Amino acid sequence: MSSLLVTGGAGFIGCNFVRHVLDHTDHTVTVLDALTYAGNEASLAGLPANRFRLVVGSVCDPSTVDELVADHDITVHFAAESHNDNSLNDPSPFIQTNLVGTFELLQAVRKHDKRYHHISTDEVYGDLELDDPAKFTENTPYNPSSPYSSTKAGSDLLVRAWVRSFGVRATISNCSNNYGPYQHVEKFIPRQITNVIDGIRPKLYGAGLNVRDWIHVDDHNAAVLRIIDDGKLGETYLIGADGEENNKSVIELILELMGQPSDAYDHVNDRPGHDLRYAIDATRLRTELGWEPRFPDFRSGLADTIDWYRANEAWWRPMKAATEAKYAKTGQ
Ligand code: NAD
Ligand code: TDX
Repeated sequence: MSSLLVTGGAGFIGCNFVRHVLDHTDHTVTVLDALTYAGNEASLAGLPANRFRLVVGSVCDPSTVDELVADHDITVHFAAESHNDNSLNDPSPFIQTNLVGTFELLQAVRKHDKRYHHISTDEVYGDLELDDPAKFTENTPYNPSSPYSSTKAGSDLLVRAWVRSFGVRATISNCSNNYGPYQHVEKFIPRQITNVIDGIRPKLYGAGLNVRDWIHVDDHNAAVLRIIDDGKLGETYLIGADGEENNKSVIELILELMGQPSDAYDHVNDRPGHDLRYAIDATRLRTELGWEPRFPDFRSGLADTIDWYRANEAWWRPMKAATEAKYAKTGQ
């Protein structure tokens, strides 16, 4: 049994991670979350008070970070500004949270000699051509495209430097696009599902041929636990479940699963600098740590996710209008 400090635990992947940990281990969990527009206390409702608590605060606040890191065995760092479109409109909070926040955590784990796991993204590797048979591996050079992905890349490099220079006991994971319950309605899949529920036509950026490598959030989180338990210190693991789909086919599938004509969507302005394709080769994770995805069937995972948004309108409704108003400003 260990005590875990989970930053960003009121966000999409973090809240699913907390539930996963409480369900599958006997660890205790403290969440440190600033409850930004993306954090939601409701995502942590009903968790057992004897094993879980929420501290509202920022990873950029050195004294809060120092105190909490000192008090826990392992820090798992999910907190970030996570949305590419927001990073194009205002990069400033991305610099603060993703770079400065990671720096503060690294200083604390170094000082208190604590185990640290860093959550990152495949977007640090840039993008691939549509017809390229290659996928990203742990050896692919970093080549990020957006303010979001460049700050995530920078945060990964800080971790590597703190490992090498100061002997920090850290691992890094870079995962592909997650889907599942509790994802903010600004993101592609929940935006389209909640649009259809609201009678709004789904919005496809540009021609929609861009490919994302979808993984169910529980498969991501199970992999993170495997890495925390048995990952080699100082190493990076890529997490992906061979779920490549282009955006157009995802929108058509959502429409089909929701009983709508598959062409009932709009093309809207493309994202500037829009990455073409992401694809993960997770051989290392599978062979060294024995991880396998438990939810590799995208169609049934998507159907379950649609059911979740239908059943949990009270969770997403408060964010919907403000999110669409933000998109309206950029014609998206
Ligand atoms: P999210 O935006 O849903 O959640 C982020 C959480 O961090 C929110 O609860 C927010 O309140 C919190 N937060 C933001 N700034 C903070 C600060 N300064 N201090 C403390 N808390 C703060 O994001 P997500 O999709 O759950 O992503 C979580 C992590 O996983 C991120 O590091 C992201 O880069 C990474 N990741 C995401 C995906 C994906 O598909 N969503 C894929 C790979 C990696
Ligand atoms: O309305 C939309 N229409 C559309 O076509 C939205 C919101 C998005 N898109 C496209 C853009 C992308 O090609 O769908 C794809 C997915 O978009 P996002 O959900 O914004 O995800 P992406 O930019 O791929 O980044 C996600 O995966 C990697 C997460 O948001 C990141 O945090 C993670 O690092």
